[in-house]
Amino acid sequence: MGLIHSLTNYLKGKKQEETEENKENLDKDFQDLSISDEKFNYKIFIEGIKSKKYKKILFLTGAGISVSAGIPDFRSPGSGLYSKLKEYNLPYPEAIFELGYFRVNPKPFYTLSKELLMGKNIHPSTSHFFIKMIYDLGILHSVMTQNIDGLELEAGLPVEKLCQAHGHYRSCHCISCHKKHDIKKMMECIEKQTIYECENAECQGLIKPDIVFFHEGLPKDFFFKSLEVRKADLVIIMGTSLVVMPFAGLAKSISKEVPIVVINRENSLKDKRENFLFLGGDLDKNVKKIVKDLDMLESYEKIQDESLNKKSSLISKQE
Ligand code: CNA
Repeated sequence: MGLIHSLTNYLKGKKQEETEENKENLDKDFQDLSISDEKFNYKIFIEGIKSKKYKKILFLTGAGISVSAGIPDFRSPGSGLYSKLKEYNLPYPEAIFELGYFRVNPKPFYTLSKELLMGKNIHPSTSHFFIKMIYDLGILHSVMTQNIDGLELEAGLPVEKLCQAHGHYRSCHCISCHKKHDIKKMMECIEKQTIYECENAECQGLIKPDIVFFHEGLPKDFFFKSLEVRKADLVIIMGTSLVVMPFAGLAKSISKEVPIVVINRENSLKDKRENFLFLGGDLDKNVKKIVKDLDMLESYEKIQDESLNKKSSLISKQE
């Protein structure tokens, strides 16, 4: 009995040793595997761009991405456009984008337009170059912006990738007879600060760039491209307070499975959702960190140099 008992214990011990050894070997085998039980986080975001797991990245952007480009946003206290419009002698800040006021006094809009389009110190920001970098990687779905400055194009993005929900300065029309007018002439008038009037002598309406004023409808292109939002596999929201409708509604139409990254001073996406990452604080700093973590500082700087050289050659051609 004693002998059988000792033999059984010996065999049990032997089996346990073998099992431990087996486990250790298996652990060594599994060393190169990694498990993440979080659905989405910064590391997944960076790796997903690096490996081109995301192939249709959509940007939703606002005035915040152009602040470091030299254009104030609307609402930042102290530095925002609305708090800086005193020098324009407006009855109230929003009047600058109201058709009724423009009919009576188009001058403030002309002054603002000149500053926006021809200001010497205005150039694309870190965010604009980042967007171009994503485009160059071949993984950009599109950019939908509330901005009217068109700095994405100056950073080198092709126009078909950009939807400007609140209009742009690439075309213009008469606010009375709605006839399309010459945009080059519009630009000359903005530069010289002379008012462009309708070329139809009987009309004499005022010509306005196709910027959407308050109570005007949004461009058809916006509604068409809004349907495309659902095709994105990653959404990056930058520099917007997401309060202006219908643009703010775009964020709500993104499916729960699609990850959203908000890069903004404050979290402007109020909805609670999985697959969500908020990068708070300064926009330029956050974007620069992303570029660095992607190991793409060199490509980024090349894009920046190309755009800045192009701009300076444009300026020297005009002068
Ligand atoms: P907004 O309401 O002014 O919000 C801007 C957002 O950007 C805010 O949430 C800020 O906290 C954030 N922000 C600003 N600077 C930084 C920074 N350095 N780092 C991080 N976050 C920052 O602007 P929205 O675009 O949301 O509002 C829509 C308006 C603004 C649209 O009608 C635009 O046409 C209009 N707008 C456009 C321009 C332009 O074309 N550049 C300029 C001013 C206003």
